[in-house]
Amino acid sequence: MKKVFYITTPLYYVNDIPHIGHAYTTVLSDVIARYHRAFGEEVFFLTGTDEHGEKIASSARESGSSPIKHCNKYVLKFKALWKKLNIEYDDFIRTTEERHELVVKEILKKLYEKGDIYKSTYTGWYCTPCERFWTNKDLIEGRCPSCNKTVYKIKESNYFFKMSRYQERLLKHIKENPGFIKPEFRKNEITEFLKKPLNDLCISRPKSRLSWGIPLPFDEDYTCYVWMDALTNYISAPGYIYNNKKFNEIWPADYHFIGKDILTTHCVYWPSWLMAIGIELPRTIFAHGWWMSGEGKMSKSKGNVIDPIIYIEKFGEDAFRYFLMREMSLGQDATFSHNIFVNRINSELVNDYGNLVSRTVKMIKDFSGGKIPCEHTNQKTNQLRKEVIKVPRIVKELVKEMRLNEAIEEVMSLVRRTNRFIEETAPWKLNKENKKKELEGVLYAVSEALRFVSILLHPIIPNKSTIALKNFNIDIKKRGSFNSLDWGGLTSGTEINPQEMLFPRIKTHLDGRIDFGELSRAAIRPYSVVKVSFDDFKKLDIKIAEIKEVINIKGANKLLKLKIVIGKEERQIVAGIGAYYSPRELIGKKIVVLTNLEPRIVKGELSEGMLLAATEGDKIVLLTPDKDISSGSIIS
Ligand code: ME8
Repeated sequence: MKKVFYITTPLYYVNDIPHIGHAYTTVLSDVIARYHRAFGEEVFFLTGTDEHGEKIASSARESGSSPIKHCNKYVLKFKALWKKLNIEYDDFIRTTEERHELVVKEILKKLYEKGDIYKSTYTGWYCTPCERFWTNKDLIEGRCPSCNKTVYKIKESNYFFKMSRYQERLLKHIKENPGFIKPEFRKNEITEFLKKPLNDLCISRPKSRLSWGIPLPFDEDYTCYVWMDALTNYISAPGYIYNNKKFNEIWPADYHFIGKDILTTHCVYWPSWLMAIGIELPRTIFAHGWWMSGEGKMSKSKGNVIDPIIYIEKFGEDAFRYFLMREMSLGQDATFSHNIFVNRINSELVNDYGNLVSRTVKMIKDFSGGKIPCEHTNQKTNQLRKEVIKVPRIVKELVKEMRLNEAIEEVMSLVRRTNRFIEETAPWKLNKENKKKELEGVLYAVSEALRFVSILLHPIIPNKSTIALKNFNIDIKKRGSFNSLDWGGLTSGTEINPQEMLFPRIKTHLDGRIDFGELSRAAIRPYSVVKVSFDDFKKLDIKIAEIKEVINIKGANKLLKLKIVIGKEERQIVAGIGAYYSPRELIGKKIVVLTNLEPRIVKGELSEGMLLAATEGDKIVLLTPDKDISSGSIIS
């Protein structure tokens, strides 16, 4: 069985709205996921949110909200941004979800029983924003060496993970697997770090100080350290423990994409934790650089963060995605400035790609009656063909080596080459001189080059490349794979379907300033107002089901386990209707169930679907069919 290609983003803290740094890692992961899907691989792309710990608890306190209400609000802002950025993730995990907590607790229990977790007293300096302890010698001028904030001296009993036990094995693994930490200089940084003695890791917080976390299963007075909780998402989401079949198809991760700020937690804590559990290590942890703005790293505390929404609303998500991917050499820092952004977009997407699309469509309209012309070859078209057909292989190799901006450069240089080809062959002249065959050959070659380029750019600019291909009536969903990149894919004689202009020129003032107009900085809209397309709605599989059996769930009086029948199929769902319906009332009832919801574990019970009910304040009322109808009937 072929392994699923598995990539992850960090789980972002929901203490504030997302900024460009978060957008970058997520777009990068989406682009790599889309490329691998186009290579014909099955992909599992995971993102999500980190919702426990002091950082979140104090943000919630500041906003006068409970931690979970705070998380529920902020998670929507991340999801709304991912929707706006056209991110196609396969799963979104929140660390407050039951499926995740269950796995964290199981692992803690296992490691405690194995003797890898022990209790001891500890004195150290604690940094709240970084959620970690430092020793005296770590501090720089008495402050946190990572974020330069004030640290507090804390003495307390805590639980520790015997991380030192895995130090040698980890060093050996890094040495024997050169691709484990990338880029190379980050690997060297971690290797140096691991040459010094490694302390055991404090993995608990007393509940009296921090109750917002997962309780330790062997001592309820403590909660789990937020980093061990959050890192575990990479195995809890694909199903470790509760869905081992799925987990074995997906794990190990092919790439954990992270920023360089969280290198140690991912390259030291996480692999040691996995070794202790006895699970294979991820294949590659890839740390990219920082987006800088003005003086230094973009960060909330410096007040120099760029709000991605402004750019997306003003210039479209594709221009923004393109800029992020094009501007940063993976591993290095990059600077975000309005001027660099505008110049890039105007020169590469407006002048080069956008122009190639519009002039090709116009020439086919004007010189070929709006139909794809016949292919006639000559030396010039053969030369272009040769240059075009080698690009997919080069792009594939560069993407696999994570040299993404070089892959883009390769495609853009083909765009420029095709524009030059048009200048050199001058179809307008051939038309005037009535050289019909030659004209057709040139237009066919240009159209094919444009088809290649648009498919190759699709993972970066999914929306605009889809529109570009619609000009040729090509459905990217059916013909977007790299396998379809054989010369001659366009059928002569088919009518073209001219679309709107792809990228309007960004107008600047004489001094280069852009007018950002009315766009507000706080423009991230709540998820609830995001419109659902009809195609999205059609994905829901809602059916009539009949309740056969009802079982109370121990320790959760509002929850009922329902055995239901949908047509011929039997299933189990867990529903929070115990306070409103008695088992006797429910048995035999026909209800409405969303059947293709991702299965979840609720209070340790598998729930495969969700019944639909109306709520009003405290009241819950089940939806039932108006007249009798068989179970399994489809609701549309
Ligand atoms: O660290 N440039 O979450 P976080 C580039 N919850 N990328 C940036 C960036 C910048 N200026 N700022 C942030 C956490 N990022 C933990 C992770 S994982 C199990 C737990 C990106 O919300 C980059 O990917 O602080 C960085 O690693 C991540 O956001 C940190 O996000």
